[in-house]
Amino acid sequence: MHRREFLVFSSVTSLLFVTGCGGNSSSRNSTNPAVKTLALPIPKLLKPTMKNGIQHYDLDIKEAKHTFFEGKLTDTFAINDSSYLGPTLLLQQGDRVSINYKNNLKETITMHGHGMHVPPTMDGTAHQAIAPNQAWSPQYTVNQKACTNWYHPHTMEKTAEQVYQGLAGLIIVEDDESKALDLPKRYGVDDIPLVLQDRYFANGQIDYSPSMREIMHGYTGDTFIANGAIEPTLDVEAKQIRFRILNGSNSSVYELGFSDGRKFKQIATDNGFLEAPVSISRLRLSPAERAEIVIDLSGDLNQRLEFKDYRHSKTFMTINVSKSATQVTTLANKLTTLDPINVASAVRTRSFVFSGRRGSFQINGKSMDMKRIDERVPLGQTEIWEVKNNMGMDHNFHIHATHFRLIERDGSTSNVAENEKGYKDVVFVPANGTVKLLIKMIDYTNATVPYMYHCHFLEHEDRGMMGQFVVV
Ligand SMILES: [Cu+2]
Repeated sequence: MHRREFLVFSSVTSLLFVTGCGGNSSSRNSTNPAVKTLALPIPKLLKPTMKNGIQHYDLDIKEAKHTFFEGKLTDTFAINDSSYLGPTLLLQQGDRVSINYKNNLKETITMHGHGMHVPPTMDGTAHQAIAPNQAWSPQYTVNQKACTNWYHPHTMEKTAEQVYQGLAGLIIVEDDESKALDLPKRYGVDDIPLVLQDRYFANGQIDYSPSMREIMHGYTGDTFIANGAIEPTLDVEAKQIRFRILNGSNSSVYELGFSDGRKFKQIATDNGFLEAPVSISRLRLSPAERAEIVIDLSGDLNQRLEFKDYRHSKTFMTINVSKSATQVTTLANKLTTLDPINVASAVRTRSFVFSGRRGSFQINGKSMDMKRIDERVPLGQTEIWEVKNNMGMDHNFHIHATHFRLIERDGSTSNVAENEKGYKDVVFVPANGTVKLLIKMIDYTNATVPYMYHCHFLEHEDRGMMGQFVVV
């Protein structure tokens, strides 16, 4: 039934384009083969090889062919033996790791560990480019608490297209605290990784062809995919189910929820657990943000519900509660203790103002320049970073190196939602909105190799909405 709805929606979109009413100025052709009906794919957990006390994770980045549609192979970029996205890395706090990226593509890439607290030389920005047939192996000790992170290209002016082609994967960090909590922890059974994206396809091929308007507003898609499948089905046990959700789309903001409108608990933000679960019925996620949620399906045996994006009225997947519980988990009222927010300890405020016109974007009036260091941030000093979006369109703001706390929206602490009070590394900054962040650099000084801050709407990042800072 959902397939038919999807096809009808696609043809309506085409019709709107043909008649010129859709506001879509590209020459996109939305005619595609029938959708392949699939179970939600679960990315494999990548097994490391141990050498001299270091866990080596080998990631081969290559061209691939993936099945989104019946009888059609779609050209993609992928990692190892997957044909879209890559395997999940499961790391423990304190692990010594080497992530070995081999670039088998015909173009230069970089691979950034988004959310990982690592030295700038290991960060995988445009300063650590990997040419075709070359490898790059960042090594570090996992230096942070449990969270759900991800890896993706950060290539100068090419990030958007490379991610759209399929390059991304999850990095799960666990620690003693996360392991001690009575949470769903069976990967792919009741602890479900979920990479949400939207894509345009033309004749069954991924169509990355943004118009000027789509560069300005960000490139989206009319087809919603979860872990690389179009509207898949997930069979689960009738129990608490944990989802580790990544908005892996280029520029779409989602308002996620379940078709029966039920409440669920958010337990973690980008960089770790919330102090206590927060009960919500809608979860807003902008590009690159992560959230872990727990939904209680213990009374729903033989029921089906849809996991949806209410912002675009689209279904990501159908959940089929088809199995009896083989384990019971009980969500605690207290998950962790966060550092207290002490705004008075801030020694300075930095200001970041967004602007843009005609397909180029700036922060503080400047487009990204790899040769320019925009900010020098002293180690160990608490700062306020104020981000102002004076534009009539949405953006967000991502800072590398460490996490931050959101302390104000639009001039008031009371505008900060309960589920945004954890450690974050991406914050949504809607049209004409302002946010204040509390941040402190705690490791890894390097006077010459910078980290980045940027809008994570990838079309904006690629066209200049990014700056560089060093920790000194
Ligand atoms: Cu933006």
